[in-house]
Amino acid sequence: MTTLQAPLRVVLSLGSNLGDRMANLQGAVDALFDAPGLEPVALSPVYETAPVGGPQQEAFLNAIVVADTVLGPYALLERTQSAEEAFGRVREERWGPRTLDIDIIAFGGHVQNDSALTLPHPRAHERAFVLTPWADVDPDAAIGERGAVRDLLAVVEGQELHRRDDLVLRLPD
Ligand code: A4P
Ligand code: MG
Repeated sequence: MTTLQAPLRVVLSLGSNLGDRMANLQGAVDALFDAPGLEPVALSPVYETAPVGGPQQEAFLNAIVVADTVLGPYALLERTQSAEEAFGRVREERWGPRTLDIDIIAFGGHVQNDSALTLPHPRAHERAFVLTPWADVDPDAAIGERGAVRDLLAVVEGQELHRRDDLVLRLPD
């Protein structure tokens, strides 16, 4: 396992539009924090969101997790991918329906682009389902040179989403 010295702040996006969507998101939170190296900072409200891109498909539930980590970027990617696998994610179609998708939106201030990992996430700045819950838990957040999340929100204003206050994610005990 690759570890770094000082913890870095990371932002993860959770999405589900197949099966018991809320159970999938809660399972993701439980699986992510079930091993050392990743400490929770904040869990956002849950939003019901219209699908962006891909084939015609059901609405998603989306949420943001903010955490501190001493894992390196690829070790964190392994953690997120094993959480996805634990929920039997179907990967047949890009941008198609999925039981669980976990994207790394930001990893400290890291900027990189290789075949396994692009940081910050290359499409985060154009997605209300990422920006809205992120602004809820960190109103001063920014995406590198794309700028402040609260400014980017104005650009995605038309995207359909609504906050589901009846659904609340919990940190594992
Ligand atoms: N990868 C590269 N960078 C990253 C990163 N920052 N975080 C690589 C996570 N993974 C990253 O991803 C494909 C590959 O991307 C991984 O093997 C990893 O090495 P995937 O999760 O297997 O496939 P995917 O999710 O179908 O593709 P992708 O490109 O991640 O799609 P997106 O951009 O995540 O879009 N609409 C709503 N309303 N809500 C959603 O949650 N999600 C998507 C997925 C589309 N529309 C949506 C939603
Ligand atoms: Mg993904």
